[in-house]
Amino acid sequence: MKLIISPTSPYSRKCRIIIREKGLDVAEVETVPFDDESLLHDVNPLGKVPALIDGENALYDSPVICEYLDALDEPWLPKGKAAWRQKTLHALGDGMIDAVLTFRMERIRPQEQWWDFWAMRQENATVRALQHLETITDELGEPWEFGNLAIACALGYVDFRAADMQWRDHMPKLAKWFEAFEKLDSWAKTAPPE
Ligand SMILES: N[C@@H](CCC(=O)N[C@@H](CS)C(=O)NCC(=O)O)C(=O)O
Repeated sequence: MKLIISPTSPYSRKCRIIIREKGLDVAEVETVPFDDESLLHDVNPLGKVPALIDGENALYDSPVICEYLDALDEPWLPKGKAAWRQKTLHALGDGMIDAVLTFRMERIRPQEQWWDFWAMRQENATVRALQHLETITDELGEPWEFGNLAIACALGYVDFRAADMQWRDHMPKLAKWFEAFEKLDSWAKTAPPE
């Protein structure tokens, strides 16, 4: 199996953590999605990372890949009704990543092209998600589970791309919960390059 990734991609990071935590035999192939690389486009016509190749099969996007990789070993994703909660938490983490990515893209355009309404909407969504997580921290599990995998990667992405939000100052319970992830080997080994 081959996983096409970018080392700065938080969506890729989720899959890379599962690979390490479960000791899966998956080779990682680095790419730069904004360069038109035929390798990536052949696997995922949307041109996004991560993308997984398993024999004849191509899989994307990251929640699908995470579920696929998770099922190769004792699954983190529970069966029955509890699965919906975990998938929803995973979607919350992914949604935060989407929002941070979007408002960051707005900020790196030439200033005369900034769309402040859109950037602010995404930033507000991120803040609301952080506030919500602070209220449910006690319900979140220990490292690792299917939902908190995405939430941890989202928090890591806020630190990487929007450190000026200083979310730890406002969400002390969540910050404490996150410390357990920051100590893990799989977390350190998947950190975006400086
Ligand atoms: N929903 C997708 C999002 C993937 C995504 O947007 N990846 C970014 C890198 S962080 C990318 O490849 N962007 C290239 C592009 O949008 O053209 C997933 O969860 O896999």
